[in-house]
Amino acid sequence: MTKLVKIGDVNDKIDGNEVTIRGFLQDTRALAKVSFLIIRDFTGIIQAVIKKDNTEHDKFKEWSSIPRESVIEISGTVKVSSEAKSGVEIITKNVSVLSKAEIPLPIGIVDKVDVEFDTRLNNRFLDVRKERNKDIFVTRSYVYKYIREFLLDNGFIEIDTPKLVSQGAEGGATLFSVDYFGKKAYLAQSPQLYKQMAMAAGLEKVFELAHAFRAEPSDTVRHVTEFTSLDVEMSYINSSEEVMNLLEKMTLYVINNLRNKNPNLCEKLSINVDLPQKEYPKITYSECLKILSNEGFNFNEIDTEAEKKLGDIISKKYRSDFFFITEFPVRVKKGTFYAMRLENNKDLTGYFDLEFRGMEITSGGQREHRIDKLLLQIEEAGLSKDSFKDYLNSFRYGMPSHGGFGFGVDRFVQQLVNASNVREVVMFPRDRYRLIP
Ligand code: AMO
Repeated sequence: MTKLVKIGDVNDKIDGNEVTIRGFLQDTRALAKVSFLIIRDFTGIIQAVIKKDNTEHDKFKEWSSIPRESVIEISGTVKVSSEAKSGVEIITKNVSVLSKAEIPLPIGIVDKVDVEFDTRLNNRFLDVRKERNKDIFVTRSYVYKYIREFLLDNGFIEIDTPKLVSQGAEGGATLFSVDYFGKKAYLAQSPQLYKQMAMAAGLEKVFELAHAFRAEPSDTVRHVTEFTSLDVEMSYINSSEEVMNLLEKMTLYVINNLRNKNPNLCEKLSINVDLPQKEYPKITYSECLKILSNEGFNFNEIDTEAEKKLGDIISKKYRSDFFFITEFPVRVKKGTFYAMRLENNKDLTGYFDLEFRGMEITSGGQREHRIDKLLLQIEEAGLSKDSFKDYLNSFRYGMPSHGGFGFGVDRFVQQLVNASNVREVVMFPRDRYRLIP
């Protein structure tokens, strides 16, 4: 066999070389005397030419009629060609079908026909063969890389916490229960309690990139029941401001690295984020309601619709796709018993959300690390301190001040690539109606 190469590595520098490539047969254009096979692998697309005069009659027919999307191997000679899209083509000597695709395909890969989203998700392995979808998952992977790079370079360590847990952390309504050897257990909604316990363990700066589970009954374009949460927690902070600053730096790092190191990907996916000249705007919850009211929108609370409107207003005013909503009232962050309240106003927490184009992508803030106050807050939230025994114990033997955030990776990528539905950026999404594939 000649040298096996990736399609992305076939270029004019190896003009005249004998090569072998493997990939999916994207399309075939069969003419009387010549056939063009378009082959695609992860790194690129190339055209292979089969000339009738140079090929046995049966083989010419056979190779020209291989079903689309079959996995094939082609050997031949690289030839510079001004007619080929990539500037080079392969003059075919041999074609082998490694895995034949059945006909018809449940969905097309390059056809411009609109397919229902459900049909696409039912055939996701084919759907992800489409260039845009592949690019989205490549982008996701870079987002992980840059997040990890930023946090590790800033002294954070990556930890793992259990996903099978005995109690919830974000309110009972969205807990999935699991039969755990005859006892009731739950799928973790958030590593909240564990990342705080990591502060009691003296780890000081931690993060976790893992799945979180929420039995979200609502069928929205921004909720899935299994999502990827980046959780960060850090010790010895004096305010929620410090957490916001870290989050701002992290998102800037990710976006700037994508821009500088992956310009092709950004261009293909139209990743174009407006970043402010200075820092991300920080607007208190009550100011947000006032801003909305001044524009003629009367909301009592900031819901999804209010967020979208705010996103538009802020982006016009500050030329920024990001902004923080700060000082969440206790009544709004009801389930968040662990949030520290403001010294000068006990009805407010230092909690914030980070909004990206009018969608909440992060919540966080400084935690209450003083056990007496924490116990009161648990009681006020109507929760039983007995079910938080181990968590509470970790506050009894020296607990540094601390805070952190939970960053929804799926929503971040959704907004980055302007996907209308978060499921677009989750390879095998889970929601109320979908447990397959
Ligand atoms: P919260 O519940 O706000 O906070 O979640 C944090 C972020 O996670 C993402 N998210 C989701 N994404 C997709 N589908 C869902 N069903 C879903 N639910 C949440 C959002 C959200 O902003 N423990 C706190 C964080 C902390 O204070 O550190 C928490 O979980 O982007």
